[in-house]
Parts: sequence; structure tokens; C-alpha cells
Amino acid sequence: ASNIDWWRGATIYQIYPRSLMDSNNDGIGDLPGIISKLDYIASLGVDAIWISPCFKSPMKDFGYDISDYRAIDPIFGDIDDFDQLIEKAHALGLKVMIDQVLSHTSDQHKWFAESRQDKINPKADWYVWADPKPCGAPPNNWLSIFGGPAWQWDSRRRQYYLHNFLTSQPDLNFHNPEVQQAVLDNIEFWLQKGVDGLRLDAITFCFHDQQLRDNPAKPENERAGRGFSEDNPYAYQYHYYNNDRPENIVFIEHLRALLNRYPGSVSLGEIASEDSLATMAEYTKGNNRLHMTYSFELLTPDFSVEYVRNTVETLENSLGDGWPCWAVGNHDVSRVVSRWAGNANSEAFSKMVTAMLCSLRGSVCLYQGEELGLCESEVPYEALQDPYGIEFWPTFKGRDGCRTPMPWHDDCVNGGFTKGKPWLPVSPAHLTKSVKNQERVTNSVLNTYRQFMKWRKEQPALVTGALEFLPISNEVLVLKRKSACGQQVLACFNFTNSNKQLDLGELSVVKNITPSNFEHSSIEFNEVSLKPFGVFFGLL
Ligand code: TEU
Ligand code: CA
Repeated sequence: ASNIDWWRGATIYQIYPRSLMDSNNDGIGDLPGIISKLDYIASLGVDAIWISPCFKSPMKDFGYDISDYRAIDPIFGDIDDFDQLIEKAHALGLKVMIDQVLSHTSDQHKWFAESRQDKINPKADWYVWADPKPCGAPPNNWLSIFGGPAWQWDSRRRQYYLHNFLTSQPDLNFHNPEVQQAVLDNIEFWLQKGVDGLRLDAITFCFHDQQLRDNPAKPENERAGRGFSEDNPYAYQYHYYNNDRPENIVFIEHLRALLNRYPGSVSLGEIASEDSLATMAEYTKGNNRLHMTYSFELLTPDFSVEYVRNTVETLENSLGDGWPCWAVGNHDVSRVVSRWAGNANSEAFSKMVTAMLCSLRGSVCLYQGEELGLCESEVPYEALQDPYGIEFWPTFKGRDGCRTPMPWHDDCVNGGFTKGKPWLPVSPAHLTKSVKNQERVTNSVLNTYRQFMKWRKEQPALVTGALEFLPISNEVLVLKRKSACGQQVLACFNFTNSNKQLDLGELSVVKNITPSNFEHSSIEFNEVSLKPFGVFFGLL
């Protein structure tokens, strides 16, 4: 890939800044902490970092509620730290992507303070305001993802405002062209600082139906939501009218035109919509929309050869020339080792799942801690921080279990993350998996991850090659990648925790190229032998 196309097939390491490394012992990770760990991150062999929001915020949703889009929150550092971070990352060959939360601001943003004053101020129409129904009820049945109605009464304006997320996250009114321009200006501020890309938070939520029509109810058999608590009524509706509006596309095209003025800068849209596969295709179609869309499909509880194959195939078929980005974990869902493997044989599983993810066509986001094979942390109710978890406890325990601090050294207090009181407890189960411990072991999850990332870069078929699944087993995922220059790689991933034999039939493997740190797999007379959660790579 040429330099400007660096993002195709790239591996992007997601940093949750509160939990990577605390430099000043106030218990919260920060930018100097990230800077001190950039050498470590570069040693993983990833291409880029994506930093979850580090902008000024009252932290009601831990940074996803922004009160000043051009300032770093003092808890994380200042703008000089940010400049240094970019400089050092670039020197290490890492691209830097920032998180942009456009659909809503914090209620502490000065735009909202102005907008809520009255109905005639210059920003009166910057948010989504609506009169109550004659009985005083909210204007329609829209719901907040985090519980309760999507409307909050404002006693000063004597109107309701829309919030798809927390009441402290009022939705901007993107139908107003001034709002669009203000948002693009803020983005340009960061592009001028040299960031290489944007992860666009909840990008399908920017626009709402101006007629404020009620969302239709969902039949019971369609309610299985991703990450939603069963008792979250949000899962009981379709959301045609509060998000995923056609107007989104036009805005995306403006955004792309801005990015095109900064060659090499990319956009990765988080597509959390009902019909996400079709939406992903729409959002990446042609060369004038998003570069990549972030899929939720592997963040679900579903884990089987059939599920992964069908999901990826369906997306590939609908995507056309669009480019997907895959992830099996992030700061919103439980850790993949726990979610998909119930913590069984977690080391072998972690190695396999990373190799599998990085063998799909597209780019990938790897969440901090996955390189250590971390399991979901048990966070007791008293220590909960996530408002979403507090709302729906205990049917949904929230998102704190995947947000606990990184374990660096198991012989230091709090795993070496902080000498203060960490904002979330360091999981005792994570200590033996600390970076320091794993660095000592040749075939640890960490060292396997490093070896694999380095090796993958040398296999053009795995970086940008075409993908084809071979439906020869329901227990082993088998796929083929073929690069433009003709390299053909066969990859097999054992999705079970037991030994598997696989007959490759007509296929002839020229060479076993499986990196040495994986559990040993072998091939004899076209029969591949895989260890529990084992992997096999062969040249065709
Ligand atoms: O998430 C968008 C989103 O749709 C989430 O509600 C997701 O479905 C949920 O968290 C799954 O458990 C983004 C961010 O990733 C999330 O952390 C923020 O809370 C949210 O936007 C609001 O900004
Ligand atoms: Ca700190």
C-alpha cells in the first residue's frame, strides 16, 4: 500500500487513556502516561493508535461528553503533551487517530449553555428542541440507549431537548448548516496538528427525523440487541427516526472533502445502526464517503464458525468497493476471552482470535490488553463507574469490566499502573498476565502477538489480499487470501478447545508457514492437525 493508503489492512491499537498508564499518580491514565508507553506499543508491530477521547469533558461518559473540542482535559494533560505524543508516535512510525464525538456534546459545552437560554438566541437551533405534547409528555417515543426517554425537560426554555445517550449528552442539530460547519472547523484544528485519522463516534446518530415521528415497535423475536441489557427498552424499538437518516450521507461527503485536503488522513465511522451491514456499505461506497466503517458484528456474544463466516461473507458481498474495519473488543463490550471462550484455555484462544481477526480482509482495531489475553474484570457494584452499568445492574453490569487499568508489572502496587488509588480497581486476575511477566516467556500471548504482527506485514495476501472462505468445517474456520501479486495463503483457525484433524481435499499446501510461537500445528498428506484453539497458515 502506498503511504497515502496506509490504512488499508492496517492494525490499529485502541488506547483507553484513563487506563493505559498514570504518570502523576492521581489514579487516572494520562497523555504523558501514553507517551511513556509508545515504545511498548510500537514494539507490538501495530500501524496506528486510536486514542479514545482525551478532550475537555465533565467525564459523565468518560470523555464521550465533550465540553471543549479544541482542548485537552486537564486530567489527561495539555496541548503540549498532545503535540509531543504525535511527534513521538510519528518518530516511531505510528499513525495517530483521534476520537471525534460529533452527534452530541456535553451539557457543559458553551454552545449548549447558550442554546438553552431562550428560543431566540443565535444558537437556539443548535440542539434538538421540541415542545411537549399538550399533556406535557415528551414529543414522541424515542428512547435513550442508556435508559429512559431520549428527551429531557429543560425548565428554562420550557422545552424538551433530545439526547440519544445520557441526559448530559444533548444531541446537536445537524440539520442546521452552522452546526455542520462548526463541527468541521473543530476537526480541521486537529488535522492541522498532524493527526492521521478520525474515529467517528456514533456517526449514524448525527441526524434525526425533523417530523419527530414515533419509532415503530420491534417484534419480540428481533429484540436480541448487541450489548443491550434485556431489560433495556431501547431494544424493543426500531430506530428509523432518531438515527441513521439519509441526510447523514451528505454530511459525510462534506467531511470527506475536508479530509481530502489533508492527504493520508482517514475516517473510520462507528456504525451502530439497526441494519448495520447495509449502512456500512452506504457509508463507504465510492471514493467520496468514509474510508472505513467499524463493524459491531464481531463484538456480539455469537461465536461459531458459521456465525463468523456468514457475517463476514454477507458484509463482503454488500460492501462492494467499501473497506471494513473489524474488532473483537473495545471499551464498550466485555473482553473477548470471557465473551467468546468463557475464559477457557485463554492463552491459546487469545492467540487464535487475534490471528483470525488479522486474517480477514479489511483493517482491524485491537483493544489495549488484548495483546495480554486479559479476561473481563469483576467490578463490584460499589466500584462501578459506568452510568450505563449503574442503570441496568445486575442484568447488565456495564462497561467497567473491560476498562480496568493495564497490568504492567505484577511486583508493583496496582500492577505498576499508578501509585495512587486507581479510578477502577486493577483486576487481581490480570497481575500474572502483566507485560513484564509475559516478556520473559517466548511463546506468551504478548510475544506471539508481536511475532505475528511482524510476520503478517511480510505476507501481502494477509494485508490487502482478496478473501474467500472454504466451507469445509463447522469447527475450524478455513479461509484463503490472495494478493494482487499472486501470493496465496490458506489459514485455519480451530474454534474449539480440543484437537482437530482437517482434510483439505484437493487443496495443495506448498509450505507450512505458521509462525513458531503458536501451538504447534502440522500438515501431512493434506491433513492438518490443530491443537485446541490452534492455527495453521500455509502457502498455496
Ligand atoms: O458508542 C455508541 C453506541 O452505540 C454505544 O451505545 C454502544 O451501543 C454501547 O456502548 C454498547 O454497550 C459510542 C462510544 O463507543 C461509547 O463509549 C459512548 O458511550 C457512546 O458512543 C456515546 O458517546
Ligand atoms: Ca494521571
